[in-house]
Amino acid sequence: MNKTVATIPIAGMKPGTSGLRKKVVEFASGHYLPNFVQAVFDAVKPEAGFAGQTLVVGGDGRYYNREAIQTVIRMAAANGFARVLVGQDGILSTPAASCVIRQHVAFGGLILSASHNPGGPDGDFGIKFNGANGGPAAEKITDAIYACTEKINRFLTTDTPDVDLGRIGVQQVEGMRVEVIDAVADYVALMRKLFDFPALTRLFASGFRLSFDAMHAVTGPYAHAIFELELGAAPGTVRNGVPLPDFGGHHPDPNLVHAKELLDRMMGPDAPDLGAASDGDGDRNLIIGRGIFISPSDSLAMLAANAHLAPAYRQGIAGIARSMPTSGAADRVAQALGVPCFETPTGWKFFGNLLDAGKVTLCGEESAGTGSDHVREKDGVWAVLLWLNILAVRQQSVKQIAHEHWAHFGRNYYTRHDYEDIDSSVAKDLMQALALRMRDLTGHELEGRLVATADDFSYLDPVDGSLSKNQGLRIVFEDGCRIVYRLSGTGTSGATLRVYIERFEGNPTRHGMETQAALADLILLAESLAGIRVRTGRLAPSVIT
Ligand code: VG1
Ligand code: CO
Repeated sequence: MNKTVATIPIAGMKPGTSGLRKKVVEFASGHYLPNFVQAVFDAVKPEAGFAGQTLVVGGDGRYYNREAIQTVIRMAAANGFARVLVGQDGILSTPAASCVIRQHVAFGGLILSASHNPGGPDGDFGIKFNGANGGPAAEKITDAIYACTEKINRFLTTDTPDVDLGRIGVQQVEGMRVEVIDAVADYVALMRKLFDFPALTRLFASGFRLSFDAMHAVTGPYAHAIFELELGAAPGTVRNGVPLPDFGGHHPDPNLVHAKELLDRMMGPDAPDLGAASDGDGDRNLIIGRGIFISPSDSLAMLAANAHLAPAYRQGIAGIARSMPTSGAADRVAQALGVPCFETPTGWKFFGNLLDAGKVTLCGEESAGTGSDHVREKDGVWAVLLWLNILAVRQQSVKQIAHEHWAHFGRNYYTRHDYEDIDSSVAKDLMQALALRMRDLTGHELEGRLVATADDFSYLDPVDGSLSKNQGLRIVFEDGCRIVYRLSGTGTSGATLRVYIERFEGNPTRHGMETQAALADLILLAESLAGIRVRTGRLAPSVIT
């Protein structure tokens, strides 16, 4: 039976860069989850209600995923949805959820994930709403959701028993149809359309070796189905392929710290041809060639320069979009191709309008996110497939492709330094002081470099005209070097300061430098300008990418 439960607002339920993320204990306590789900439904409910509408639900399999899915299903039924599509065992990678929403013309979806954040009873949980285009809700909607969380006084649910998430097929919850679907089928079918699977099968048959680390997170089943079963890659190609509620105790963040085992294998004597890893919810990708790490910013540029080699992009690309902190490597490719390059704030939600309007085909972020107009999320397995398709056509190694790319376009040396879990008020003060300092930097010299612009990035969406302010402090020097500072919007304890540093090098004889060495003077400048050591007491970043 449907019922209305009285509740009171819970403070601070503001969605960050990518939905609402908190500790599991917080999510699982009292009415935390139902409050947020009801706030979403209240904020997005059409005039006619949800009659006849479909909601997609799935998550990355982390601790509390199943319980949360049962709660969402009961609430969807009580709120009048006609149908829920849920991945078997509650599993849907973020890009697969986006694919399912689009494929089945759903009203939208609720994706349960805290992405790259650790899982388990002491770990993190998260939830976000994606609209009918399959993409994360725009800021206007996340603001409306937040407003609803602040005045909520009831939520709607039913007293029906749990749905059997293991059984593919149809079940009923009150008047609502629940379809448990194969979590990978729609996604695999889409990939088959985009890429030359026969060529990839031949590539693997010829002895090409891939090592894909699923990090015990959601991409395991997708990678297994595609690389090993469809394309015939050797058994064992997919490592850590079984999704675990606590990701095996690891941090499912495909960076050089948490994917160190893969990095070591790729730098070792018997390295495979391509190494890749994905994050908790499957939207990120790390690409490492034999003996060479490809920075995500470079990966975006190299994929853009070669995308026409894959069937889906044979006609060329309409444009590229990158987040502001992402390096300018992609801009150089866009210029050469004669297509526009857009610079958006951090977070995939800002790409949605550009993709929907057909202004761009490829998008990327320095944080290991790349994707295209095939869905409205970044997509880890897709990026690996595009790299494979390019490698199959060019018949060169990742290293050769990278070196040729740099020789042709120049190299953007790039690094990100993260200072994790610093005191929130210290972080706020640091950013405030820096913002003040920025005001009179333009036109001045810093360590012999002339500052061309120093500002707080704001973005005017060219499609809907909305303005997003305070998206990161940036200093752009006249010689093209750049330092960017911003606070993370996805962390769950304290604050994380991210410092992004970039320098362009056009001279091919200087393309072989070690990244940190190539950027050493700018790294020192970035530190001293913000007073990071003095203010936070940190002598070094927690993670360097
Ligand atoms: C980080 C990344 C950002 C990414 C976001 C969500 O955000 O920097 O580029 O879009 O995570 O990625 P922040 O605010 O912590 O810097 V995912 O894979 O967690 O959905
Ligand atoms: Co993610």
